[in-house]
Parts: sequence; structure tokens; C-alpha cells
Amino acid sequence: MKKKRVFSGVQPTGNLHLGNYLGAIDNFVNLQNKFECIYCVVDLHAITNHQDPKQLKSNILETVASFVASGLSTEKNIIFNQASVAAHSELAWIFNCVSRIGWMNRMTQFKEKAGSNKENASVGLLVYPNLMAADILIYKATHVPVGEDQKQHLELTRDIAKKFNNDFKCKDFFPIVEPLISKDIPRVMSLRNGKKKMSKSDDSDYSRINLKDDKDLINLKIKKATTDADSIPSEISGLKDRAEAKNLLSIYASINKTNLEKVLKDFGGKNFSTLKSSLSETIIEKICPIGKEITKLLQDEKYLTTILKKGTNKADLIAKENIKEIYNLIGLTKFT
Ligand code: AQP
Repeated sequence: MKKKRVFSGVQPTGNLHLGNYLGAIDNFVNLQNKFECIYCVVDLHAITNHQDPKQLKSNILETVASFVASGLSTEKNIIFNQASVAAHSELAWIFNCVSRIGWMNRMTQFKEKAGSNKENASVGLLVYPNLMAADILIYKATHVPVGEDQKQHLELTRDIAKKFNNDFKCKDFFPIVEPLISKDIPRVMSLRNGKKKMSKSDDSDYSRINLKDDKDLINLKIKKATTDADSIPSEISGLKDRAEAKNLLSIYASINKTNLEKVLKDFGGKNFSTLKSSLSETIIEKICPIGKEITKLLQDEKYLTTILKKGTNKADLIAKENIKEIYNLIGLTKFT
């Protein structure tokens, strides 16, 4: 039986935060023992919004350092950056020609990210899902861990694979990728606004816990986190319309690998200052060692670039073989 292959990526758009960790990287670490995993720093996705070139370069290394510091093995997994493997861009162009404009227009993430100024958004932001489909299918990955926000893009990847297999009469050439959805993976919300997700690009640093934040800063950010005037309920129904309260309790549950019901049983009737001090303690215990390791790894740029080179070689080998077959199927020839 063919080994199941996982692909996932993280954009080097800034310092990784608790949302990236609990929502993605912690799960990547679990998956590395069950699947063949390819973890990519998706720098080409990052430039769909303008990035400062110097900052982008250092963010790429910092993302790799964050992967390794969080426990991703450089032996078990292929870790590399997207721009190093040209076949991602080549297949993305092909998918721009397979995918339909109507499909793109339905993508809700574009609408959210472009906001009211749609006409001024980059074309790259619009066709971002085609590049994401190329990232996955260039390796014929069979499984992708996704959060709620990426489900629609994965559905599109399945549609593109089906259309390609059908248009070029190559049944089963691209696998119909399966989402790996875990109900225990939270969507971590901003510490300032429980209706907005925790995000690297949020203007307020107080909206997120960065993996490199130190003990004092974590304490301060949690202390300042928005809550409400009521005490903590004992039942989930008591969290209706209390997004900020629910967020802090969900983070606590996730980081302690338990569930919201259990946390509400323990904290029901108590005030938020009690929850906040326990929450700070657990975050510090989990995140600070990772942050220290990131800082240490960042001092050894050579080591980080060696990881990327090694990963690139492995990824490029698979991608080159597949792009050759794809060109053949389409009738394209590289006269080299
Ligand atoms: N708040 C979050 N809660 C749970 N999961 C999250 N992820 C991101 N934010 C949260 C997951 O982390 C992985 C990598 O995300 P990404 O960096 O590629 O893109 P993003 O989702 O756009 O992350 P940010 O932090 O919000 O970046 P910016 O501000 O640049 O857009 C993904 O699996 C994502 O689901």
C-alpha cells in the first residue's frame, strides 16, 4: 500500500504566534509519526501582500527555526521553502488555466482579505488558491491538515484535480486529497477582539502571544486580554455571545490538551483573574522553552539554511519527476 503523504505550509509573514502553534504546528508534530510529511514555508503565498524584502528573508529563517523548536524533525520530514522548488510556480500557472474564474470568485478568504478595496488587491491574492492546489498536488499529497478557514481551498484543490484528470484523460493521476480535520484543533482568536482570529498581521501586538514572547510579556498580554464583567459559567451554553471569554477558556483547554466542558467544570463560578493566572502559567510553561530555542537557532543561520537545502533537494526530486509527467500529459516540451 502506498504511504499516505501530508502537505502543509506556513506563510513567513511575521513572528509565529500561539494560533499558528495550537492551530497548526503542534498538529504537524503529531502527524510526523503517522505520515510522510512535507512542511513548506510558503514564501510565494506571502508576497500576495507586499513584504519588505529584508524582513521576508529573515522571516523565512525564523519560520524554519519555529518548526524545529516546536519539535518537527528534520530527518522525518521534508522542510523547505516554496520559492526553492520551481515546479510550484510552474504547476500554479497550469492550474490558472484549469481553474475557472467563477470558482475563484466564490472564495470567501479572498473577499475577507481583499476587504472593500477588491479592485486594488493583487491578482496573486485572487489566484492564491490555485497556487495552494499546486503546492499540494505537485507532491501528489493525499492528506492536508486544515482548519475551518482552509476547507474551501481544499475543496477547490479537489475540483482542480478532478478537472485535470478528466481534461487530460488521466484518471487517478492527481489524488483527490482528503482533509485531516481534528475537532480538537481550535481557532485561536485575538486577545483584544474575540471575533477576529489571532493573526501575525494584526497591528496590535497585544492581540497575540508570539512564540518568542518572554514570561513577563505573556503575563502582561494575558492580564490585558479582553473579557467581560460576568463570572465564568459552568456550562457551554453560558458562553453564548461571550466570544472573548470563550476564547481564553478554549486556549486553556487546547494547551492543556483537555476539552472546554472539563475546563468549565474546573473554573465555573470563578472570576477571570483566576483563569488568567493559570492560563499565563501554562502558556509560559509551553511557549517559553520554544521561544528560547527559536532565539538560539536563529543565531546559527548556517544550520537553518542547511535544513532548507536538504529539504529542497528532497522536495525538488519528487516535484521534478511529477512536473515532467504533467508537461507530457498536456503536450508541453522543455527543449533543454
Ligand atoms: N488564529 C489561528 N488559530 C488557529 N490556527 C491558525 N492558523 C493561523 N492563525 C490561526 C493556522 O496556522 C497555519 C499557518 O497559517 P499561515 O501563516 O499560513 O496563514 P494565516 O492563516 O493567514 O496566518 P496569520 O497568522 O493570520 O497570518 P497573516 O496575518 O499573515 O494572514 C495555518 O494552518 C492556519 O490555519
